[in-house]
Amino acid sequence: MAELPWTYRPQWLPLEEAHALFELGWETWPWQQGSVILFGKEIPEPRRSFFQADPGLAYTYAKRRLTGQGWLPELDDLRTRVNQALGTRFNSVLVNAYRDGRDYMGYHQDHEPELGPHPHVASISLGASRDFLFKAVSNPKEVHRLHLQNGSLLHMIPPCQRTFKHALPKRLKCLSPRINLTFRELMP
Ligand SMILES: O=C(O)CCC(=O)C(=O)O
Repeated sequence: MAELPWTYRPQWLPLEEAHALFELGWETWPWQQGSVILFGKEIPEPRRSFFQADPGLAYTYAKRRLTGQGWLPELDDLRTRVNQALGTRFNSVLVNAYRDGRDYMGYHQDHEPELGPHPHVASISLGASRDFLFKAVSNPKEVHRLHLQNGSLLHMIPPCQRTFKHALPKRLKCLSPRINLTFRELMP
């Protein structure tokens, strides 16, 4: 079997730092409630989110155009450390907050044109552990499950976004909140 196109580091951030970042983020980051139009009705997304990037960059995601306005210092610092660890050039982050296991993200691929043909995506998790699923595009029966834990770093390596979809499914038994940060390189 071919090597799977991701690596997972369960305790990449020291636990104390992960905990402190979660608390800071939950209380002070500029969360927004997005919405989607479904059958003509506006429905709130099952999570809150916000986006940061270098000024001048833009990302069209879930039919929304997000523009870079600069960085909070703690997120800029994290981006630098992720880039040093992975040898990447991430210049944007999408941050999601899940209130509990009712919040989720459905199967999708991060393959918008502004990510270029071979996108790397890095994902840091804070707070509650949650299942994360990969489903092969060529064979929907091939599903891989990771359990993303507090302080972990998942690196999705090309061609991951072409060959697999990924999702954070509902988990009604999970009663605690979680934050996830996904770093991407946007082409100017
Ligand atoms: O919260 C997660 O772990 C998933 C986030 C994700 O898939 C994305 O931002 O594209």
